[in-house]
Amino acid sequence: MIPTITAFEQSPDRGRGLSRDVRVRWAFEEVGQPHEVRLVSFSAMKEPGHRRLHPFGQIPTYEEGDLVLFESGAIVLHIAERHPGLLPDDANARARAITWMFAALNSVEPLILDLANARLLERDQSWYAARLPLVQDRLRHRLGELTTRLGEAEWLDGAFSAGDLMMISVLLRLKPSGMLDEYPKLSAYVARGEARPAYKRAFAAQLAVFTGKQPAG
Ligand SMILES: N[C@@H](CCC(=O)N[C@@H](CS)C(=O)NCC(=O)O)C(=O)O
Repeated sequence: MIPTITAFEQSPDRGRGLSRDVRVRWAFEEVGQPHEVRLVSFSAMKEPGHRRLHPFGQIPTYEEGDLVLFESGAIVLHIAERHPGLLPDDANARARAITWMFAALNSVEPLILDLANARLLERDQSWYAARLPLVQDRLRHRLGELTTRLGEAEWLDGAFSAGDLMMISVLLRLKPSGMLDEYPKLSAYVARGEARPAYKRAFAAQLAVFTGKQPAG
């Protein structure tokens, strides 16, 4: 059965690949799983029909027969567990790869979102200028810790895994801020992810939604 995921009908980031369906598309591409993408409008996402799939009225969702999932992390883990290619066979290495998925979603992405939200939603607040450096410092501290752990390695723990897929997807959200450039090792790590053919296919597919042009190949 071919799974169906949901993605934005209109691309709020103008096709820069920052919405969370991209990490799911990337996982599908890494494991070679054909999939359908159903595009939803902002208003349709808040309707009861979509909320039956996603309680918070968001994308992405995943449907496969009777199974409905939401949360990009849960969806990527589901894909990685059902197909070879994104999780190591060794049980301990597998647990560590899943740990990196959680680290990306719990310990890195919230700090990145906090910065994006501050810039987007809090700019007019009287306390904006005082708060912004605190938000930036917290994020810089975490990125420093991550860069130390990555060191000279290509990927976070041995071979490329769903942990890297999720961490790189999360770090990509930093690009508009320019802050990633302050961490050359993390920038190079993200670039290695973006250079993967599976990522390129996923990126092209989401861009096609915005440009209306079918991806080549
Ligand atoms: N933690 C969720 C976050 C989902 C999320 O925030 N989705 C965004 C798109 S990337 C969305 O649907 N935003 C529209 C809205 O919240 O109304 C996940 O990882 O799937």
